[in-house]
Amino acid sequence: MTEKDLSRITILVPGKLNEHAAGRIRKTFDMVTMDTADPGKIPAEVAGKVRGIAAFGGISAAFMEKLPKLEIVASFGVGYDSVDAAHAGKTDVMVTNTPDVLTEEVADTALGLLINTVREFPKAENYLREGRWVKEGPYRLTPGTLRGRKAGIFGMGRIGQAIARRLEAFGLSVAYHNRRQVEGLPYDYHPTLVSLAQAVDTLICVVPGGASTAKAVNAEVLKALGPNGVFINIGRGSTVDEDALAKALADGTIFAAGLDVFADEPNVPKALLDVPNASLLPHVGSASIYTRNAMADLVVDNLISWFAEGKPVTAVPETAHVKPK
Ligand code: A2R
Repeated sequence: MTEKDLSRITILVPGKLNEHAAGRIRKTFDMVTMDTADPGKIPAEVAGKVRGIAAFGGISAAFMEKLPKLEIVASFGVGYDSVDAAHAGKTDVMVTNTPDVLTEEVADTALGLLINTVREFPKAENYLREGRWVKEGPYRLTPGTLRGRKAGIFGMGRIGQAIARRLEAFGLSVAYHNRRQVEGLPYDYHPTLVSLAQAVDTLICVVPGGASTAKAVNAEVLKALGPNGVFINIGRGSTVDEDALAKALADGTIFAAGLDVFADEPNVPKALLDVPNASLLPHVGSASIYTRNAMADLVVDNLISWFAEGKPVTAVPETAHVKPK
């Protein structure tokens, strides 16, 4: 298929999309936009011609159903829990995501958030900026430290392994929990999350969202982590029982938490904002221009490869069997 042929293919971009991705789609395809992926708001003249979607946010089964010629949903991000990939797989629609290109950036963020959480660097910087160093003297010695900590990774996949490599370099021991043990890794495997939490004092969550991990980090897991426990979440907010977490932070069941993700973004529960031992970030795990551009390129490369060569670059497992129509 030539460039000219691609320019006749309509790609729908619902909601906000990275400007580099949108720019390349606009240049290559016939791009149409709408404010949100609301199945009730697709203009009739658009619905019949859309063959691809590029999206940063969720795509429901109902939305896909309104687009009879839909062949591919190119999702921006490695986590695609907000796209109904199971439905897509059943109806022969390809879904792609953006793995690998963000792995090292998210792992960097995990370590930064962990250090911020135990050593209170954001609070120490505020102390300096408020002029308190001059007036009151040195910032307090932090009760928390990375020294002597035992780390447990919930989700030893691509990002989990990149975090593990960093933790090793920092001198921490590493263990993990997945549904299956990963061949060839030198880290202790725990068949349950509670057993992992019992064995470590620093739990880093980097599993995908979705039904199989919903509220997996609950009161029992936090109790097992214990009073010196630090919980870091860089995966999905839905994986945590946020009420139980806020309670565990407030009553000393665990020592501290660092969170980059929340169940109802951008809304952060007041109970988490109120506790002093939570270090909070606005979902910035992969959010550098460098990495977001690489993710954007992979979104567009998936669309081009699908329509020009009949195969995607990075299909999600639920749709790996889907062939072009
Ligand atoms: O369970 P396994 O053996 O499929 O291992 C995967 C693990 N995982 C789980 N572990 C325990 N219980 C579950 N219900 C469960 N579901 C998945 O999470 C695998 O080792 C890991 C995910 O690794 P990757 O597929 O390589 O994903 P990647 O690139 O590391 O990204 C992870 C997540 C994304 O889905 C976003 O939510 C976030 O990080 O950015």
